[in-house]
Amino acid sequence: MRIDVFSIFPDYFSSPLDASLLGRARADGLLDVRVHDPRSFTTDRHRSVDDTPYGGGAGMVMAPGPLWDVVEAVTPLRPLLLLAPSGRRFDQAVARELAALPGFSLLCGRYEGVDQRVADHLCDGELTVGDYVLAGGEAAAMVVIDAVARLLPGVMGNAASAADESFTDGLLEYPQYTRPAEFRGWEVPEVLLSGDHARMARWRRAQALRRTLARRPDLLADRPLTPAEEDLLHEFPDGAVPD
Ligand code: JCQ
Repeated sequence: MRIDVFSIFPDYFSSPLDASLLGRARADGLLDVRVHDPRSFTTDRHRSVDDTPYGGGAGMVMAPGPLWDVVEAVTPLRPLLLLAPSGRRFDQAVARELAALPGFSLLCGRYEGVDQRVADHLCDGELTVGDYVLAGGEAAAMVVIDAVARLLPGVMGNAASAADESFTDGLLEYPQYTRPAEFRGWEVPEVLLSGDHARMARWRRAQALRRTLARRPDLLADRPLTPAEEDLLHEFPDGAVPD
């Protein structure tokens, strides 16, 4: 997969792209991330990428010229998506859509935003990672790259671990424990030490359901619990979920 990123802070991406899962995916040739700096396409003495807003007001707006020039020089894979609070909400379903493509591209805005003509005529859409305002789109772009890359074939060591996790089946993940079996007086749930693998699987499913009902009922709002799920909650009634 190829991802072209447009940002006036290209260095921002170096460490996260080199580290851990993404670093290995790139070294293995599974992921090709190219970061491009619009400032390289400025011609004025101050290498300006922004300007004052028409109509007045505080702050600066990213000018269309350098953004257009860098995008036309690169001819990035489409869609080219602008990271902005006004965008479509990025979630696991969008991550799956993007992971199915040969590539896509991300444009990081800064300052008070980008000239609207960039959103309207250069980009193919807008994405937001949540209802908050960032200083720039770079952190949001890293979120998108991380969530998409781990879905690519061969990127996760164990393909099952990607498929198993939260949101794939619309539920939060069940709680995990490792040794020791007792830590500072807190014990690992007895069922996980029982060796009864069918019961462990049912307990995990019940925990995932209880957690989702308690913490993220919105994830279950448009699908009622199945009879089998109702049965699970009765089989494991001691299911209070801690905060
Ligand atoms: C991205 N969720 C929040 C801030 C304007 C392109 O215009 C702007 C971009 C930003 C940076 O992105 C975000 C964001 N997803 O704030 C203001």
